[in-house]
Amino acid sequence: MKKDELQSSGPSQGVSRRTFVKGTLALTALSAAAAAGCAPGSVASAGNTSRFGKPSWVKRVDKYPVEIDDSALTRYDSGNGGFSTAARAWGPDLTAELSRIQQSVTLEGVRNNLPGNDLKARALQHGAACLMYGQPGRLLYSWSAVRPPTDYGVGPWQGSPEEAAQLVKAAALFYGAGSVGIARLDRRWIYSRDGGKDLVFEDVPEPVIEDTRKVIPEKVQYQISLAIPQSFELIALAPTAMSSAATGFGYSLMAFVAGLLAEFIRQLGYVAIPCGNDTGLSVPMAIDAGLGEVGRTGRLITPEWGPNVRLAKVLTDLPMAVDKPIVFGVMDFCRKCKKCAEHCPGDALSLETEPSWEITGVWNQPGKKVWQEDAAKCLKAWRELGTGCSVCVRVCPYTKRAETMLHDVVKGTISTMPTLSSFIAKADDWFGYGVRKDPDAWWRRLGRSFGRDGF
Ligand code: B12
Ligand code: SF4
Ligand code: SF4
Repeated sequence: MKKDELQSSGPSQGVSRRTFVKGTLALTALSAAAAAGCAPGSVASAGNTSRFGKPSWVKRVDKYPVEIDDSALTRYDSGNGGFSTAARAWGPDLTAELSRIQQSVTLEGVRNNLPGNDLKARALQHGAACLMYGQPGRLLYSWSAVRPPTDYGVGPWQGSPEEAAQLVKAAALFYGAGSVGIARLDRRWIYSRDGGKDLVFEDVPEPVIEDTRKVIPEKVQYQISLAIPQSFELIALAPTAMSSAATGFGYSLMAFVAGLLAEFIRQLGYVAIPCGNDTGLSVPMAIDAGLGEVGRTGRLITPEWGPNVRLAKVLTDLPMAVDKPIVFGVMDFCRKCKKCAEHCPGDALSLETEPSWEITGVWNQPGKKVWQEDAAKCLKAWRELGTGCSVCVRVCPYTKRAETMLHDVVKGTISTMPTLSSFIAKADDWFGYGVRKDPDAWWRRLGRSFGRDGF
């Protein structure tokens, strides 16, 4: 496994004096460039990134911002995804060896008190994720009403699609989403099979899960995509059990937010299907709903938190005004940056400058021009590390706290002046961003609440 070079044993090692000077010079140049090159008010006013709106350097577009070949693209069987198929690529011997390594790395961390992988870190990780497991997860992701809607004798809620979108967005943000977007449901992103069952659309009044099939009503024509920001400080500790606590907490919040939002819609008198990782492909759905752009990792990059979000979605028949996809220069920046691929401990990400139609294995769905990921290599690194990794999220220059003026200037500059992309990617290193921090320092600072320090 490749060594993670951007590591530091303590926070102070992140920025040396020399790199600080270089970074400051870079910053001065950037600020000047931003001031000179951007329309008045555009970048400067972008500091107040709202959970309702997007900064002005984000453009809404009519056309889907990724090339798709419909002759090659069919609905994807989630059983072909890396979690089910990587072991086939590894073969039985390597699979057994990787399980052994994973277990011994985990035990070594706990028994030897290794920072970030000790007992308290594992406890934080498993506590964070517990809502997605077992009965709580099943309840929250239920396809039918948790509390039967009251019959007030007035029928379902009535209003315009714009009013419906406003209600849904207000509720989603109230329940804990960082950002929310709405799109017509594109069935190309709905799995053909999921959890060993066929996923079919039929003219039925309610969604139903049967022994061999999951049936979605034909009238379900909308999807609400939800971005759940993850702890910035914990992701900075990747790859450890503590960065896995950030993802675990994100998974618990996904179930919480999607489950509550679906129940809200049902209580209005409509059908709602809350989905976590199941049912459909969260990334292209979130692109449809205008939450962000796809990056080199094949993951969504949001203007607010970069890739440091989890994604959930709710399918519904409630007619709502829809959002458009957005662009803010991500694919162009990724062509130059490549930090995720360079630092990926599993060499799982493409280093090619251009995205490609060519898939790397059965774990890729053909028919889209993206940087294709090698899921077997990614999962192999997870086994060897004994954690869910997240190095590619940690090092991404877009992974920054939301609503900070400086970072918005930089993101605005990327969006409006792509010629500075290579320089900005380097400046990110000079400032010491993406460097792995000291896990034990995390416990010494109190005052964070609800896992949302980067929010
Ligand atoms: C299986 C899975 C994995 C597996 C295997 C992936 C695979 N290809 O088989 C592995 C272990 C590799 C993995 C790793 C990670 N994953 Co993952 N993964 C998933 C999951 C559950 C299913 C995706 C799937 O079916 N892939 C199989 C086929 C479709 O893959 P593919 O053709 O290569 O397509 C990928 C992308 O190109 C994109 N995509 C799919 N269709 C289309 C179409 C278009 C037009 C475009 C532009 C993109 C796009 O999504 C796919 C993601 O695997 C999704 C949840 C979901 N339902 O979407 C989360 C998900 C995509 N993963 C996520 C994350 C964050 C990660 C990790 C960073 C781990 C972590 N610490 O959280 C790493 C990153 C790896 C990387 N490449 O950078 C997040 C992404 C959030 C975001 N910001 O976009 C998701 C949405 C989970 C979540 N709840 O938030 N993942
Ligand atoms: S999560 Fe996977 S793709 Fe991302 S850095 Fe780790 S091994 Fe590489
Ligand atoms: S690290 Fe760089 S190349 Fe990778 S997704 Fe982020 S911006 Fe794109």
